[in-house]
Amino acid sequence: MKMNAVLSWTLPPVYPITSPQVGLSLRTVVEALIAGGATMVQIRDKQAAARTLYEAVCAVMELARPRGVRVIVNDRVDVARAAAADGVHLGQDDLDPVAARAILGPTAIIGYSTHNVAQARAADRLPVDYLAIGPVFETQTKEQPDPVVGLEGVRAVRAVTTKPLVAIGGITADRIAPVRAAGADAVALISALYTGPDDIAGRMAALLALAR
Ligand code: TZP
Ligand code: MG
Repeated sequence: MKMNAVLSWTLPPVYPITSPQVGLSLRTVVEALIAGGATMVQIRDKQAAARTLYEAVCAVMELARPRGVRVIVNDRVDVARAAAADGVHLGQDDLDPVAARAILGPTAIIGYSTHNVAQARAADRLPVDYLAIGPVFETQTKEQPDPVVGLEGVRAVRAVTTKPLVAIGGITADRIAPVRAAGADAVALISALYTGPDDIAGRMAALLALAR
Protein backbone atom coordinates (compact mmCIF):
# COMPACT_ATOMS: atom_id res chain seq x y z
CA MET A 1 0.00 0.00 0.00
CA LYS A 2 1.20 3.50 -0.78
CA MET A 3 2.31 5.19 2.42
CA ASN A 4 -0.05 8.12 1.96
CA ALA A 5 -3.13 6.18 0.94
CA VAL A 6 -6.00 7.74 2.82
CA LEU A 7 -9.13 5.77 2.12
CA SER A 8 -12.04 7.67 0.55
CA TRP A 9 -11.07 11.14 1.59
CA THR A 10 -11.29 14.35 -0.35
CA LEU A 11 -10.24 17.74 0.87
CA PRO A 12 -13.33 19.90 1.54
CA PRO A 13 -13.36 23.36 -0.13
CA VAL A 14 -13.59 25.12 3.23
CA TYR A 15 -11.39 23.87 6.04
CA PRO A 16 -12.18 25.52 9.38
CA ILE A 17 -9.54 25.78 12.09
CA THR A 18 -10.49 26.36 15.71
CA SER A 19 -8.97 29.08 17.84
CA PRO A 20 -9.00 29.40 21.63
CA GLN A 21 -9.33 33.18 21.16
CA VAL A 22 -12.99 32.77 20.22
CA GLY A 23 -14.00 32.64 23.87
CA LEU A 24 -16.48 29.79 23.42
CA SER A 25 -15.98 26.18 24.42
CA LEU A 26 -14.35 24.03 21.79
CA ARG A 27 -17.44 21.82 21.85
CA THR A 28 -19.72 24.77 21.06
CA VAL A 29 -17.48 25.92 18.23
CA VAL A 30 -17.13 22.47 16.66
CA GLU A 31 -20.86 21.80 16.96
CA ALA A 32 -21.54 25.07 15.15
CA LEU A 33 -18.99 24.35 12.43
CA ILE A 34 -20.53 20.92 11.84
CA ALA A 35 -24.02 22.44 11.81
CA GLY A 36 -22.76 24.84 9.15
CA GLY A 37 -21.55 21.98 6.96
CA ALA A 38 -17.92 21.44 7.95
CA THR A 39 -16.70 17.94 7.11
CA MET A 40 -13.14 18.38 8.36
CA VAL A 41 -12.02 20.50 11.30
CA GLN A 42 -8.54 21.30 12.54
CA ILE A 43 -8.06 21.71 16.29
CA ARG A 44 -5.37 24.34 16.85
CA ASP A 45 -4.30 25.51 20.29
CA LYS A 46 -0.62 26.35 20.50
CA GLN A 47 -0.73 27.10 24.24
CA ALA A 48 -2.64 24.08 25.50
CA ALA A 49 -0.88 21.54 27.67
CA ALA A 50 -0.76 18.07 26.14
CA ARG A 51 -3.31 16.68 28.58
CA THR A 52 -5.75 19.53 28.02
CA LEU A 53 -5.44 19.23 24.27
CA TYR A 54 -5.84 15.46 24.44
CA GLU A 55 -9.03 15.74 26.48
CA ALA A 56 -10.38 18.42 24.15
CA VAL A 57 -9.65 16.36 21.05
CA CYS A 58 -11.27 13.28 22.62
CA ALA A 59 -14.40 15.34 23.30
CA VAL A 60 -14.41 16.66 19.74
CA MET A 61 -14.00 13.11 18.40
CA GLU A 62 -17.17 12.06 20.23
CA LEU A 63 -19.03 14.81 18.39
CA ALA A 64 -17.39 14.40 15.04
CA ARG A 65 -17.05 10.67 14.53
CA PRO A 66 -20.79 9.80 14.49
CA ARG A 67 -21.33 12.61 12.00
CA GLY A 68 -18.53 11.47 9.68
CA VAL A 69 -16.53 14.66 10.28
CA ARG A 70 -12.72 14.38 10.16
CA VAL A 71 -10.68 15.84 13.00
CA ILE A 72 -7.12 17.00 12.37
CA VAL A 73 -4.84 18.02 15.24
CA ASN A 74 -2.42 20.89 14.71
CA ASP A 75 1.23 20.14 15.57
CA ARG A 76 0.79 17.23 17.93
CA VAL A 77 1.26 13.75 16.48
CA ASP A 78 1.19 12.23 19.95
CA VAL A 79 -2.18 13.79 20.77
CA ALA A 80 -3.62 12.85 17.38
CA ARG A 81 -2.61 9.25 17.87
CA ALA A 82 -3.70 9.01 21.50
CA ALA A 83 -7.11 10.55 20.77
CA ALA A 84 -7.57 8.44 17.61
CA ALA A 85 -8.04 11.60 15.57
CA ASP A 86 -8.14 11.39 11.79
CA GLY A 87 -4.84 13.11 11.28
CA VAL A 88 -2.40 15.86 11.98
CA HIS A 89 -1.35 19.16 10.46
CA LEU A 90 2.40 19.72 10.58
CA GLY A 91 4.52 22.80 10.09
CA GLN A 92 8.09 23.02 8.87
CA ASP A 93 9.42 22.79 12.44
CA ASP A 94 7.12 20.03 13.65
CA LEU A 95 7.87 16.33 13.59
CA ASP A 96 9.08 15.26 10.15
CA PRO A 97 6.15 14.02 8.03
CA VAL A 98 7.94 10.71 7.36
CA ALA A 99 8.19 10.08 11.09
CA ALA A 100 4.60 11.21 11.60
CA ARG A 101 3.45 8.79 8.91
CA ALA A 102 5.35 5.96 10.61
CA ILE A 103 3.56 6.73 13.87
CA LEU A 104 0.07 7.39 12.52
CA GLY A 105 -0.05 4.76 9.79
CA PRO A 106 -1.17 4.76 6.16
CA THR A 107 -4.77 5.90 6.63
CA ALA A 108 -4.11 9.02 8.69
CA ILE A 109 -4.58 12.37 6.98
CA ILE A 110 -1.36 14.35 7.16
CA GLY A 111 -1.27 17.98 6.11
CA TYR A 112 1.90 20.01 5.76
CA SER A 113 2.44 23.77 5.78
CA THR A 114 4.64 25.36 3.15
CA HIS A 115 5.53 29.00 2.70
CA ASN A 116 7.35 29.11 -0.63
CA VAL A 117 7.96 27.16 -3.83
CA ALA A 118 11.10 25.40 -2.60
CA GLN A 119 9.26 24.01 0.43
CA ALA A 120 6.30 22.97 -1.72
CA ARG A 121 8.55 21.22 -4.23
CA ALA A 122 10.21 19.27 -1.42
CA ALA A 123 6.87 18.54 0.21
CA ASP A 124 5.47 17.09 -3.00
CA ARG A 125 7.71 14.06 -2.46
CA LEU A 126 6.68 13.52 1.16
CA PRO A 127 4.02 11.11 2.41
CA VAL A 128 1.50 13.88 3.10
CA ASP A 129 -2.08 14.13 1.86
CA TYR A 130 -2.38 17.86 1.33
CA LEU A 131 -0.18 20.91 1.34
CA ALA A 132 -0.99 24.30 2.77
CA ILE A 133 0.49 27.48 1.31
CA GLY A 134 0.50 30.71 3.18
CA PRO A 135 0.08 33.20 4.51
CA VAL A 136 -1.56 34.24 1.27
CA PHE A 137 -2.59 37.59 2.77
CA GLU A 138 -1.69 39.40 5.95
CA THR A 139 -2.95 37.64 9.04
CA GLN A 140 -3.39 38.78 12.61
CA THR A 141 -3.96 35.22 13.78
CA LYS A 142 -0.55 33.61 13.44
CA GLU A 143 2.31 34.72 15.62
CA GLN A 144 5.44 35.54 13.63
CA PRO A 145 4.00 34.59 10.25
CA ASP A 146 6.19 33.89 7.25
CA PRO A 147 6.16 36.53 4.49
CA VAL A 148 2.89 36.96 2.61
CA VAL A 149 2.93 34.96 -0.64
CA GLY A 150 -0.08 36.53 -2.38
CA LEU A 151 -2.08 34.98 -5.19
CA GLU A 152 1.16 34.73 -7.18
CA GLY A 153 2.55 32.45 -4.47
CA VAL A 154 -0.50 30.21 -4.70
CA ARG A 155 -0.11 30.00 -8.49
CA ALA A 156 3.60 29.22 -8.18
CA VAL A 157 3.04 26.44 -5.65
CA ARG A 158 0.15 25.02 -7.68
CA ALA A 159 2.62 24.62 -10.54
CA VAL A 160 5.00 22.40 -8.54
CA THR A 161 2.60 20.01 -6.81
CA THR A 162 -0.28 17.76 -7.73
CA LYS A 163 -1.25 17.29 -4.09
CA PRO A 164 -4.46 18.86 -2.82
CA LEU A 165 -3.62 22.47 -1.98
CA VAL A 166 -5.03 24.55 0.86
CA ALA A 167 -4.58 28.31 0.90
CA ILE A 168 -4.34 29.92 4.32
CA GLY A 169 -3.85 33.34 5.84
CA GLY A 170 -6.13 36.35 5.80
CA ILE A 171 -8.73 34.69 3.63
CA THR A 172 -12.11 36.38 3.75
CA ALA A 173 -15.35 35.71 1.89
CA ASP A 174 -14.43 37.93 -1.04
CA ARG A 175 -11.00 36.35 -1.38
CA ILE A 176 -12.23 32.77 -1.75
CA ALA A 177 -12.90 32.98 -5.50
CA PRO A 178 -9.54 34.57 -6.44
CA VAL A 179 -7.60 32.16 -4.23
CA ARG A 180 -9.32 29.20 -5.81
CA ALA A 181 -8.83 30.66 -9.28
CA ALA A 182 -5.12 30.84 -8.45
CA GLY A 183 -5.13 27.07 -7.98
CA ALA A 184 -6.04 26.33 -4.38
CA ASP A 185 -8.44 23.44 -3.90
CA ALA A 186 -9.52 24.70 -0.52
CA VAL A 187 -9.28 27.60 1.89
CA ALA A 188 -8.40 27.21 5.56
CA LEU A 189 -9.95 29.86 7.73
CA ILE A 190 -9.76 31.15 11.25
CA SER A 191 -10.78 34.78 11.73
CA ALA A 192 -13.34 34.86 8.90
CA LEU A 193 -15.34 32.29 10.85
CA TYR A 194 -15.20 33.95 14.23
CA THR A 195 -16.12 37.56 13.66
CA GLY A 196 -18.36 37.29 16.72
CA PRO A 197 -19.61 34.62 19.07
CA ASP A 198 -22.96 34.33 17.30
CA ASP A 199 -23.82 32.37 14.22
CA ILE A 200 -20.59 30.54 13.54
CA ALA A 201 -22.76 27.93 11.82
CA GLY A 202 -24.23 30.59 9.54
CA ARG A 203 -20.82 31.94 8.60
CA MET A 204 -19.49 28.44 7.95
CA ALA A 205 -22.47 27.71 5.68
CA ALA A 206 -22.11 31.02 3.84
CA LEU A 207 -18.39 30.52 3.23
CA LEU A 208 -19.00 26.97 2.05
CA ALA A 209 -21.65 28.21 -0.39
CA LEU A 210 -19.09 30.65 -1.82
CA ALA A 211 -16.53 27.89 -2.31
CA ARG A 212 -18.80 25.35 -3.97
N1 TZP B 1 -0.79 29.61 8.97
C1 TZP B 1 -0.53 30.54 8.05
S1 TZP B 1 -1.55 31.88 8.22
C2 TZP B 1 -2.35 31.16 9.54
C3 TZP B 1 -1.81 29.94 9.81
C4 TZP B 1 -2.21 29.03 10.88
C5 TZP B 1 -3.46 31.84 10.27
C6 TZP B 1 -4.72 31.89 9.47
O1 TZP B 1 -5.70 32.59 10.18
P1 TZP B 1 -6.62 33.70 9.51
O2 TZP B 1 -7.32 34.34 10.67
O3 TZP B 1 -7.60 32.96 8.62
O4 TZP B 1 -5.72 34.65 8.78
MG1 MG C 1 2.86 23.45 13.66
